[in-house]
Amino acid sequence: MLPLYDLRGRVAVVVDILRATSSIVTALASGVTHVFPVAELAECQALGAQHGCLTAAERDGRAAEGFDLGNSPFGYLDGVLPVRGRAVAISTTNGTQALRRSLAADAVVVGAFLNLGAVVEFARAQQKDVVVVCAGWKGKFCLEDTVFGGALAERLADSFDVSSSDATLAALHLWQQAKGDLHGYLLQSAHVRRLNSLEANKDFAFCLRVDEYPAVLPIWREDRL
Ligand code: 3SL
Repeated sequence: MLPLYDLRGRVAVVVDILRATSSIVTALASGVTHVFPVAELAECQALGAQHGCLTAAERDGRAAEGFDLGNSPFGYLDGVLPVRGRAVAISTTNGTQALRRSLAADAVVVGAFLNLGAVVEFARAQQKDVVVVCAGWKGKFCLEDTVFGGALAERLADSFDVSSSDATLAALHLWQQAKGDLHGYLLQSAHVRRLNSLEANKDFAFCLRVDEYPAVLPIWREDRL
């Protein structure tokens, strides 16, 4: 779907609730200095060597072998590996690919439920159309990313026309259904089932915390967030 949209002149909010953008927000909230999101594992390793930074990588939901971290937000919180003051190069199956594909936008920011308020404030201040780039799963629709789009649209409804696109209307409808019990609503989603089979249900619950980090806004600058 993304090739159908011209991102020039717009703000791209890239979202991969489970779990890439939630992990990036958590990394920066935990004292990581900046994040290099890259598409390929080899590039991630090369950046790690070049900048002396930590490396984080995931493929098909599992931590990729040979990297410091996987894609769990708890990798930045559990204290096993000190992250404060370090930079991180990260490559994931969908989230970092979506970020790299969004660079034509005037501004590219990382969105998650964890930093929803920060994204709302940024979008209001920019006064430009916003495109929510849902990472999905290998080109397929993911419920949790679209529900986030609805939550964002609801908060921006006072300053944007959120009824001009059917995609936004659909996202708003899903959010209305979900918001009373976000956790319960998303339990049946494909990626939650995938994560549960990988014993990552703790990550699922964490990634749904709304405004846990209301002041963290990862913005793309040059080659990093
Ligand atoms: O595809 C991605 O970018 C990941 O967020 C998927 S996972 O949650 O790590 O399985």
